[in-house]
Amino acid sequence: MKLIIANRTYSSWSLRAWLAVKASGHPFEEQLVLLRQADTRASILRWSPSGKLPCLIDNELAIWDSLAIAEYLAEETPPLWPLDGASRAVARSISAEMHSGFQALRSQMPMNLRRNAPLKTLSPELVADIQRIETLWTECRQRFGDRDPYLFGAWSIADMMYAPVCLRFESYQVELGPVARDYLQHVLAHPHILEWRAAAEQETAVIPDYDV
Ligand SMILES: N[C@@H](CCC(=O)N[C@@H](CS)C(=O)NCC(=O)O)C(=O)O
Repeated sequence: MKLIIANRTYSSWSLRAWLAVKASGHPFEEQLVLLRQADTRASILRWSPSGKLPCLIDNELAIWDSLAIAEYLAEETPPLWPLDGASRAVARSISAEMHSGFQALRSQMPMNLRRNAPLKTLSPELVADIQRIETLWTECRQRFGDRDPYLFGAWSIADMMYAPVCLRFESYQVELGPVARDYLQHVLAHPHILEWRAAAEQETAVIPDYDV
């Protein structure tokens, strides 16, 4: 398998798919396409028909879009979704909510692993997104969390979908209640997150749009 990703510093969608491939245990090759270069679009289109990354290549098959990649990998073992049906349904709901929503968070608080400063002001829409995420994490931990520290106990696609949000909340120094803060700290300590960040530190490209 080969996973085509964009800049590790900035590409939250690439991180989500990369976490799913790592959790699947499949050996894979990574190929990086830098965003905002003269040949970025052509380079992405060599692999991904949507013109967006990430894209997973499995032999002749291309699977694009982070959630589709996670679902493709979840069809095999080890399980990437919670085993219990009700937990799995809620895990899918919150993953879909992340994938299709939180526009203010995405546009006003882009992932930038080099950042370490709060925003000067938070719009009401951004505050609402942050509050919704905090509620969702707290409820999942309280309803479904077990001995393991993630949203549904064991590390799952739901955590992978929210991992870039944990990184944003850390970078932008967002204040959270104790349950959400504890969850975030466990995600940031996950070995796959540490590995991604270490690779991101080697990158030098700067994209001003992500430097809000
Ligand atoms: N819904 C897609 C979103 C993918 C996306 O927006 N990817 C960005 C990078 S994070 C991209 O490829 N942008 C192309 C460009 O900026 O040229 C997914 O979940 O994978």
